[in-house]
Amino acid sequence: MRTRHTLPSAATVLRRSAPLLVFLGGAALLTAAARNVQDDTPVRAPVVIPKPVSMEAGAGAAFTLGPDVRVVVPADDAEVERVGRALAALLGRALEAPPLVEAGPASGRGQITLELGGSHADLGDEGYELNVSSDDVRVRAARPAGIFYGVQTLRQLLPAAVEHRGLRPQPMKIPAVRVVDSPRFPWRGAMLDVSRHFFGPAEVRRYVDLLALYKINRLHLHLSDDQGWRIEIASWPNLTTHGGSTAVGGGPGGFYTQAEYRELVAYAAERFITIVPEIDMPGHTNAALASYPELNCDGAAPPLYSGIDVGFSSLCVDKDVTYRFIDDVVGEIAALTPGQWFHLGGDEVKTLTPQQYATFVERVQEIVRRHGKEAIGWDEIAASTLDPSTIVQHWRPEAGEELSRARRLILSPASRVYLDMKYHAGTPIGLNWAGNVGVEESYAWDPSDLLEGVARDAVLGVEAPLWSETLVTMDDVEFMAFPRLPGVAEVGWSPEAARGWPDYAARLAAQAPRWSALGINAYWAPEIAWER
Ligand code: NGO
Repeated sequence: MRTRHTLPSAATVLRRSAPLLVFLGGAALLTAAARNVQDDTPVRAPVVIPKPVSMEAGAGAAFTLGPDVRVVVPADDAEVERVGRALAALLGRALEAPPLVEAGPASGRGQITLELGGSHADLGDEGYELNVSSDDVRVRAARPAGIFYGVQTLRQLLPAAVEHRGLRPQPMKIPAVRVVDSPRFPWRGAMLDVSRHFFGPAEVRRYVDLLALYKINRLHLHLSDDQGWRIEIASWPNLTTHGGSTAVGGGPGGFYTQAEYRELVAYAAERFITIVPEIDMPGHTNAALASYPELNCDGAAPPLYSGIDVGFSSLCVDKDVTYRFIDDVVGEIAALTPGQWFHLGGDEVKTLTPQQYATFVERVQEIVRRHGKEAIGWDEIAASTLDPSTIVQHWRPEAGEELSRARRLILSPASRVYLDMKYHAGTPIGLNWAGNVGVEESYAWDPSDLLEGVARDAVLGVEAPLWSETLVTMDDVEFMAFPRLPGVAEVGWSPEAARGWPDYAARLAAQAPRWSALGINAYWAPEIAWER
């Protein structure tokens, strides 16, 4: 087991970043302190990631969280009530006891009101309006998802100490603001490879919590690969009992039972994150091939694999049993997954002819559709004949013209958003086949400009994959995801015209106390003037 990575002390970071600090002197937003009339507790100016579409000063200086604060929710919406309860639990860390959550119309001063409906349908399903004044706090949205995102913004306006049980700086204040906000793209995803190394349900829940803070709304789980099959399939039990029994480096592996997977899906859904399951095929299938000899063209099961080479394995595309197998697997997973997508993989197949590959993809695409899901595949599938509903996930730097035919695309360019790439040559974990990916590289790009010839409305959004060949622990996962993941979240949410690196770098720096309070094992990149 590896231990936590040693990080430079805050003082070292600040020393190294002196020129940047001078440059950020203009970032008055980080230092401006409004003074509340009632007491001298400083109120920090609002700093939010992803940057909202519009954020202006609200009435008064700040809302003070007093002991009588209540969270008011609509009487008849279980989802919003749940969001209200989660907010109350968060605020409870700053108060003597969690605020009461009450149903009913807003009635008076000192309340936090979550309101559905009104004139905000134009902000779409995920948009919201947040008003904080010295009198009260209101989040309004057409749909519960919008309420949830408004509450995430509110959460970032609270002092970071609220994230840490047991720290109770009194009184807590929220700066007065008016935010009107909605996302640029519907797809703001992250992917976690639980196959090369297995991350258990509690670890995935932790990742879900961190994603939710930055308004990510998809978690794609890479559930199978050469090194391990990670989800129980009742009709093919060896997949997990044998195929799930190891990992890169020969560790013990692991898998989710169907009940655990269902719970994960529900946990993510409560945070407005849709789980997108991936079973990678026809390549990256050694774990399945090792579990069932009949899936191999020669009828002989290979040994389990715990190295990190790619491209050597393939299902036997000419055998009928292969499609019965796929039908069973897709059917069971589709039944466990309320989300509308199923990811069929399709990457890096080096043992089939182009024709064999295309025929396979077209056939599996139909199986997925028959089970009521829309298919997603890595960008190699663009060379096949695709149904208009099928989504192509761009990843290869060299992927070219064939992508211009794709009608629906998710962008995961490896040289920008592969969170498993090293930050710089000295990063102790990670790969570098797509180059080193610094914090600025992962942020400073525009999805609309990335691919020539692709229609703008074909781009559904962005997704940040985290492959786990070199990641063993959750500390490793957090080290690679933070600080790059919030930047990808902002690429997916905020209007292009509102984004810029110096402004973002200053807002990123202000996340440090929150990450420390949350215990995130971030890489404290020296080019950022982290606040302490
Ligand atoms: C590639 C490959 C994965 C690796 C990853 C490592 C895709 C789509 N297939 O991305 O198997 O784990 O690179 O960065």
